Amino acid sequence: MNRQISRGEEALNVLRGNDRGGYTIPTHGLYPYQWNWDSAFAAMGFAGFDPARAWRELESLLSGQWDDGMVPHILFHQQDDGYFPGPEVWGGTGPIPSSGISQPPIAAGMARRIYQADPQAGAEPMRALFPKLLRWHRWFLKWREDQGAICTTHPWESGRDNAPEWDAALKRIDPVGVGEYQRRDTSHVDASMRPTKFDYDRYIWLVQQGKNLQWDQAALLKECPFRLADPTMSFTLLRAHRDLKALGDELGLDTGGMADEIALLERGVQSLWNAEIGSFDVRDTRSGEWSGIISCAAFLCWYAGIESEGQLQHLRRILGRVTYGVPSADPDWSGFDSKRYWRGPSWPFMNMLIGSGLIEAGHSEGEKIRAMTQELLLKHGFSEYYDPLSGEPAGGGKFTWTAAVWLGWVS
Ligand code: 9YW
Repeated sequence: MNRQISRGEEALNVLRGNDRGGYTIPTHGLYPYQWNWDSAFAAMGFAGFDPARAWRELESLLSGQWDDGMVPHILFHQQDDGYFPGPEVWGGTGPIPSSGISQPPIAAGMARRIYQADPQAGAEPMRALFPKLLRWHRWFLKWREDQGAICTTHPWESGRDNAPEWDAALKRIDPVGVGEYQRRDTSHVDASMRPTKFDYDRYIWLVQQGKNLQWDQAALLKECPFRLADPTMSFTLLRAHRDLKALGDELGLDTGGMADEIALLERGVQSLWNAEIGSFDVRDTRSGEWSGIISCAAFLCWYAGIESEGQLQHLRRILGRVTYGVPSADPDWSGFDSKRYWRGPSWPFMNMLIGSGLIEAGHSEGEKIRAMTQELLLKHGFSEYYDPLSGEPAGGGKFTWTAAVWLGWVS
């Protein structure tokens, strides 16, 4: 019991320590700016003890929205040399220096949680956020849609940097002209747990291509070689659009067209079903190929309100192989690496999205994942991610979204 109380205080301190006044950074040193989906989790974390600050978090995120509706994956509010690539490398064209890609849309779901906790206080901020969130969601539908599924155009856009599903598409890129650059991540954390130089060269090449095309989405749609229909993007947008529509209906706002968009996304996620492996999978829209790998992203289906018996079978198998939540890649995959970022480790925020979806759908595996995550954070505190077999913490420490998961889901 005492351990739990002290973890709660510790979680509050992590959030307070990463608060930069109106926005929250993921962790000091490694990630010194405002990241998009991390910020949505921060809002959830603040909601329990400072709802006004929670709304402020979402408002500051949406204040970086571009004219075309895109909400960037990083907002560079204040220059910090500890992170590469910085604002000058990205050349973002929005109102705040930013990256040129987006990230999975989690904000509407968190807004709904905060609103529901106090509808009276939440009505005004929610009315102001609604049209901005709607424009962002429609930006995905306009520029990232393929057969009703949503694509990622950069490994960083999906939020799962070195996930194995990107390997084949990255291999086809010749990063010619990428030049010399100095990575910063490997000076903060263990290089053996990070994306490789092969990966990073291609990440930077894709950034340079986008910048050269001034982030013109019509040009990128034609030219970007990396365009993968992705379960993370598709399931999170489907969920976010359902949440946003529910909020709009409750507040009497114009939700015209949203029901059709939801129906399109519902059909679209079925285009991600890879019958050969019996799982939702990444579909490369350029080559037509599947990745053939089962990752944690496939288990976001319940979060999006999509039922799948086949996916549940895989989940049961995988949960039987690990101790601490849903690993980012299948432990039975030959390249599984329990310590390398998105190629094996367990991420508490992913556990929460997957687990809460399962709980809503009435599957007991959801509570199991919640209990596993609680045990993990009780034992090892608030790190970026963890070895799913041993529980060993890895990556950055004092991590915002992990602390938020404690406050908003497992405590
Ligand atoms: C990067 C901040 C971000 C997360 C991503 C995660 C990692 C590295 O850290 O990205 O340089 O952007 O993969 O999901 O938002 O926590």
